[in-house]
Amino acid sequence: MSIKEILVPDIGSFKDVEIIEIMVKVGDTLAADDSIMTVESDKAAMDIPAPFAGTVTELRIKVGDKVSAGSAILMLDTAGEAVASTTSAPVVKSFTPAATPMVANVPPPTHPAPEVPAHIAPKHRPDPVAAHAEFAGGKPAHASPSVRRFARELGIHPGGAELSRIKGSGPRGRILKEDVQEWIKAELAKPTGEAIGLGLTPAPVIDFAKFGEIDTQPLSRIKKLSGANLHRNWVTAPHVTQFDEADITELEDFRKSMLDEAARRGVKLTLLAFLMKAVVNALRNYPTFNASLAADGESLVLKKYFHVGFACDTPDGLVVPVIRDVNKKDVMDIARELAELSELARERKLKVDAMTGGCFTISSLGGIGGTAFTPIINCPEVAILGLSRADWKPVWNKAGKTFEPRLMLPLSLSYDHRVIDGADGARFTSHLRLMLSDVRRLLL
Ligand code: CAO
Repeated sequence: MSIKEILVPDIGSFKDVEIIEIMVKVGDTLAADDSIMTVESDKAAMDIPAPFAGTVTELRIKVGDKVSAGSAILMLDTAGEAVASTTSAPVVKSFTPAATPMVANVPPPTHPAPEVPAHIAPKHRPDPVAAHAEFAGGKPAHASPSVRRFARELGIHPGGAELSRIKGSGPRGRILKEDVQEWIKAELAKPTGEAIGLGLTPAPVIDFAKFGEIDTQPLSRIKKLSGANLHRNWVTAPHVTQFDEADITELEDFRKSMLDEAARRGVKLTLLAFLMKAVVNALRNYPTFNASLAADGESLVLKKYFHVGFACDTPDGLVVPVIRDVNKKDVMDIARELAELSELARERKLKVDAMTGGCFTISSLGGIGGTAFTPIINCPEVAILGLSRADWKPVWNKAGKTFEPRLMLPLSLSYDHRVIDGADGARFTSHLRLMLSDVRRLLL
């Protein structure tokens, strides 16, 4: 057994620097140059490497300790290990003097001054610039050199924006190795596309209170979840929105004529129920709208079922319940289900099953107002239909003689341009117009 005491090397003007991370524990076998710990001053963080190979028999430090050159770090059993010189060149030549760990032999205690093998040079020198690198416009990523090196090995540019996106769980928000691992895991778990860094300049943090009185309210869980999904869908699917208007004068007459009968059957017969049927008819005629891109982006998955979702406004935020097999249900059944699912959604009793498996979504703001809007596709669906408030408009009649008052329903169809061409977008809304202008066609 040959025990050596490893001391903090000459680290230049750094004195009383805090240990922010210890990478070794008793029993670990180290190779020369393995990082032992990271210390940090107010200017930079730096790793202290092992001067040579050995097994750690005792730690003399803990995180938070303040150390200077000559402070004891650990005891290393070098028996059986070749105390070979490490010939690695310093990474940052401008950093002087060299941060070479000093070594004290134990015993003999008669050697007051620690032995500093001049031929042992640490592989990794502190890099005051890289240690607190910033990316343009962003806040500094707070991470030790070893964590930066680890991140670099995983393809994360340590001086770039990516590292700054990682939330540090260490003291003062420092990014730890585990944080990098968790971040990578989370990125890989995201659907293809989101892991691609967009390289956007982060939004500035603004203290709104500087400009006037404010009140800060936490976002609801639904808002946080749907917000993240909407954001992903917006940036990953190239959206085009096709606007159109459908003449629903006769449809609305028919619906009103059926309201009493529907009420007797306990149903509130809404326009949306008819829209569901018309949409399924259009999906049958334009199957690429009832599809999803395969995860690898190489093929299109065409669905033979017709589950249609509808955006439902609840006090906690937006949810999208799904009505299954709309093609197999009549308008009354659909209207009943719409009411039941909306109620469940508003009472927060909707099961996850009732919100999955949709092929296409309808977002109706018709009961509220507006003339048109650009709905965001509910990916992996490839299209969504927005409905705005139907309004009476003067329409030039078929005979071309006069204007007639017609109830016109504004349609806003957003589609994923990777899957659907503009021509098909226009064909789809034209088809809907046709179906809605004479709902008897839905029977054909
Ligand atoms: N034009 C004119 N009137 C309309 C209409 C339209 N396009 N759509 C509905 N209406 C009328 C209805 O006929 C009803 O009138 P009465 O009370 O006189 O019968 C009234 O508006 C209210 O309808 P409703 O909105 O309660 O019912 P619905 O079946 O049309 O819609 C639902 C149900 C769940 C879609 C709706 O309640 C809802 O939540 N809409 C908001 C969806 C949303 O937030 N979308 C945005 C997503 S993107 O952020």
